[in-house]
Amino acid sequence: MALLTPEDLENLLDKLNHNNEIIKKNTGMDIAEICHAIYGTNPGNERIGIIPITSGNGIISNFSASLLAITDYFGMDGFITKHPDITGYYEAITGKADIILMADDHIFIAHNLRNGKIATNHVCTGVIYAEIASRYIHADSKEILVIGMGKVGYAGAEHLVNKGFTVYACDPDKKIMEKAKKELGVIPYRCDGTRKFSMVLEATPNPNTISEGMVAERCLVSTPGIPCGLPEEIGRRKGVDLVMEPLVIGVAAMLYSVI
Ligand code: NAD
Ligand code: 2YH
Repeated sequence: MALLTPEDLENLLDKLNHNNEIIKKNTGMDIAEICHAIYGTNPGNERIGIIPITSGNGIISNFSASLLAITDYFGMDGFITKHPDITGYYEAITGKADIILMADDHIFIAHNLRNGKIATNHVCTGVIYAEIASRYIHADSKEILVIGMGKVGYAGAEHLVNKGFTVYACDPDKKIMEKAKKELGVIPYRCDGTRKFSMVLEATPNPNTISEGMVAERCLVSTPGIPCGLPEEIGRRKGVDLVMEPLVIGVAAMLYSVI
């Protein structure tokens, strides 16, 4: 699994503001409004305990500080525990955290200790990037393309199917595609350029996954994938609007989903 790097987390709030502008221009809503539309919640006075975790590849510098900045941005009362791991957990509980945020190399969770709700970053990221793509105000149909049906893309595709969209999907992993056809009813997409989409959710860890034949002129590409799958020249030539941000949008969805 790809780990975030400290470089990914540089200038996070600039990236957030830039993406928020693109999201507003293309959906008429900002990130907080989209989170509210999905989960029906609004931040109150929740206290968020952020626990650094040392297992596996260890602490990512800036990760906890970035989470704190995110809680701050969405009007929540966050704090980072002084100690990591179990000692940090104890500190968060005795420090009266309502919600715990913590990640190891495999999973990143938000757990609301008051109402028992728990969320994972991969599901919430898939759902919110799918929701953003699906709200494209210039969309020419209810057809949407999902590129990459792993943990993030699958959750996004499921959300879109539940919203009544016709979901085309591609992934080189045949087993995943079989499951997605059977369980979600997605339509396998062959990248032959015969069908172009005005809404695209890209969720792969690879660059250049989007080819010219997949995208309509002036489409919206919504991608949490790191690195970005949209080649710059295709984006320019086709006038693509691109939503792509390494952490904040997914974390916002996690927090709203457990409030
Ligand atoms: P995953 O490994 O579970 O799934 C990735 C899928 O992409 C795999 O099924 C793979 O077969 C498929 N794939 C690879 N190349 C492809 C191609 N050319 N065309 C179609 N499919 C292709 O990974 P994941 O957990 O779903 O994460 C996906 C990406 O999202 C990663 O880059 C991850 O780092 C990133 N991510 C970003 C955020 C964020 O907030 N921006 C949050 C979570 C994950
Ligand atoms: O980046 C990650 C993993 N890819 C899991 C995220 C799931 N999308 N984890 C962050 C690890 C943070 C580290 N343990 C810390 O600083 O606490």
